[in-house]
Amino acid sequence: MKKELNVLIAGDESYFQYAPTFMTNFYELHQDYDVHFYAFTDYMSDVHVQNLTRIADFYNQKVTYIQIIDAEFSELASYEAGIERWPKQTYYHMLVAKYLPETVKRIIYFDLDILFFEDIWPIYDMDLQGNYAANFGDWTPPETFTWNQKRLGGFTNSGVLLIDVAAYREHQIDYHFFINVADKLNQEQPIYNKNLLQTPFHFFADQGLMYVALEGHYLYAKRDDVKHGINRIESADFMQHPTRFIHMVNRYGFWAKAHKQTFQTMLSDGFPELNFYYQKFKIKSEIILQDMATFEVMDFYNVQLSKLIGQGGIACEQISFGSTWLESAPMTYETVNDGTDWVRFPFSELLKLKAHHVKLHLEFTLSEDVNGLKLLSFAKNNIGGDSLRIVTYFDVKADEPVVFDTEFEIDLRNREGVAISSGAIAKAGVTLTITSLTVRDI
Ligand SMILES: [Mn+2]
Repeated sequence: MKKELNVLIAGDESYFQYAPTFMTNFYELHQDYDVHFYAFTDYMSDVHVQNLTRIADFYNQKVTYIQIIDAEFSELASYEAGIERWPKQTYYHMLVAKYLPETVKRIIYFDLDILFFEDIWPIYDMDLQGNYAANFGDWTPPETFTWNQKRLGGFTNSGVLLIDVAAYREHQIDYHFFINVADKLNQEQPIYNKNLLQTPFHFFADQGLMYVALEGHYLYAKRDDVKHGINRIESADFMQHPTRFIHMVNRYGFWAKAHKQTFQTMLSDGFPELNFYYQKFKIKSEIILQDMATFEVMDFYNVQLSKLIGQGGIACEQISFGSTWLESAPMTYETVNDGTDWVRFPFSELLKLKAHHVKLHLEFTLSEDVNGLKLLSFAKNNIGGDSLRIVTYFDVKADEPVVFDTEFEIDLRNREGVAISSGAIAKAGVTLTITSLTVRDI
């Protein structure tokens, strides 16, 4: 009989768009197991239910969609806990005792921004030593965790959790258990940490709540074969190391967010090894979902890539601090609210290495009249944020093509790329269509 692997995924409706690639990657590496996926969410569209089912069917595996009632963790909205960044669905892994069938004794929870390279059985099967749950990292945390550090959810990451579901049931670790702990924390001294939240708070996200709630029963397992985040040097040899998975948590290295990478970023990505590896499973999942024949696969690939021919030196990526822009088609972006947010076009790693003086060519249209549309250059500043410089302003007429050429020196203050800001648009429903964008070393 095959060994059984129970995997929990959770999120809101839009997060599940990343599930088909994630599942394909996981199933491919675990064909010798009976893999059962459980998807926790308060709402999943028919399309996503169908897509997840189709991937599971293809691999002769199981996926069960479990609807979480809306009220669970809704009251978190009244807590200062970073709920805007970490919405209530982030807490759904705490509900395993109530929602999973009795037959499930153990489960491993994964965020969907994880790439698998090896069989995870040695992690799944590890001895929990009487703990109710475990989290993983490849570094050694300091011996003593202070109370505040625990509440901040420091040291490691809840993107991967091994959960003893039977123990959760036995000790009634359920919604009421966690919310009682949250209430109790709210009577403690608040924490001030401006990096996380502007206002004082009592615990931060599910990660902070887990540490305090399961104190003494929450194992940190140090392992060299897992990674949360990755840097340039590590990625060069990640294939040689027995890395079982990488959780893409780099906050500013957004091009390393594997699940958000596109065909565009393949051309000039900072982590091509990871991106190519990811796209392999993405294509495979599309083949399964769309039932594509070989030649159609080539078309799928070519349509995406051919739009980019000539856009050398540029990777296109949306970054959503305010989530104002949505990519509605390749190189087409639409504002969905009146916020200020940029569409970023990062320079390729190669260009950054060799270029000193570059020539930028940009052609675009906007669906409405806008005065003062900003083109910016950006670079990382020394505290990990971004420094911006204005390249130019455009007064744009609706649907009239704008053609812009400039030359500039690449230095540390502009070397990451260029971006277009939605600041001057200040309304939803305006479409930006980039028809040409190139940066060349001259
Ligand atoms: Mn994550």
